[in-house]
Amino acid sequence: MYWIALSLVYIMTCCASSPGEAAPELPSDKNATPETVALYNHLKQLMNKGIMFGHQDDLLYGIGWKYDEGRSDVHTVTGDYAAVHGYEIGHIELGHDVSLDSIYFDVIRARIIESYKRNGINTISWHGDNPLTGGTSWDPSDNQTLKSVLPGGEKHALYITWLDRLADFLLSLKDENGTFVPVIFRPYHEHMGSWFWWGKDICTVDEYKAIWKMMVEYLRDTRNIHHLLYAYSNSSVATETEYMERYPGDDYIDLIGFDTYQNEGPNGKEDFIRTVKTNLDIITKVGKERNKIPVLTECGLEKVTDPQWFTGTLYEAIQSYPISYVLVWRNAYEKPDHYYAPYPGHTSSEDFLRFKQLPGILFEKDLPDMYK
Ligand code: BMA
Repeated sequence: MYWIALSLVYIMTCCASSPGEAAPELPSDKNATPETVALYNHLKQLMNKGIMFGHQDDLLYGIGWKYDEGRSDVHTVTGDYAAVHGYEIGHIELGHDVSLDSIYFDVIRARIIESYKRNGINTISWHGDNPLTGGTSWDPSDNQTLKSVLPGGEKHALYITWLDRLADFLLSLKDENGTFVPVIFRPYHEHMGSWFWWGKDICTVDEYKAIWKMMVEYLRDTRNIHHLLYAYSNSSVATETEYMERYPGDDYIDLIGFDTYQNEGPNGKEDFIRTVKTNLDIITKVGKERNKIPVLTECGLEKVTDPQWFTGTLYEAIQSYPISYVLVWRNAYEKPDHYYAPYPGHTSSEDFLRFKQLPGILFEKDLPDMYK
């Protein structure tokens, strides 16, 4: 009933961008391109219709394959693509040809453009290296790291060269008419944990807010990039105060989300559902108050060891919440036990097909024209 009622609301209110209707709402970037504004408005309106399904690195590789054009484990299992496609661009900052997951940036670019042309939604995460120690994203060993990239810091100039390489990549995301492909950009994520160099114990509240502002202002105002929506994507927390502790401000953020995974173990399912609900309560409340789009930016159960996980756990956790999308993590081609979506023959495939048919779950074919 919940989703049927919401679908009626959607039919009655969509689409604000049609001629003769109220002007569309603008995201945090008041100079966002028309396609980005359209995406932003559709994301908001679609929350009345359902929750989009997303998958990380879906079009790049899967179980037993890499780079095959048009291929996707989600598509092979269901006959439709995920609505949301996540991409990871760690090492773009180093000027490398391949990402930290050994994927050519040229292929990442091509797939982002391809899914845009097919009406899919793209989101990019960035596990950039540690600029002070030279270690990876996962090197939280030096609590001066974040401070060192801020203006006046010893790595500030270096970090600007990193932001320039990031900007160059983002500016290369355009179709054959030169139209920029809108992207939901999700850097500095899971920051209330302390496993990344931008994590809670490695920097102060003000430093974390400052890197966000510096990054947004550099991309938007200095590099003139206007095809991004920005996602604040926390780790899971217990309270709204914790969730908002490091929020950089409404002028820098369009989507608010969190990442959480189900652990193995006897209470894994119950703990996951409880954590998801606690954090969805927080982000749907904050989203409403601040006019931001709530999303479950990363989640999953590694190897999908529960054959009913999609209908029995994920749907159970999210179905009563008005959120834009839920994204499960990648089906690694190079780590046999590291996958979060089914592939043909996997024990969760049938359940995943049932999940796709559930009321309020949206895949790519369910979407309106997202960029108009
Ligand atoms: C992590 C794992 C890593 C990967 C990283 C960035 O959660 O999947 O293997 O390198 O994401 O994609």
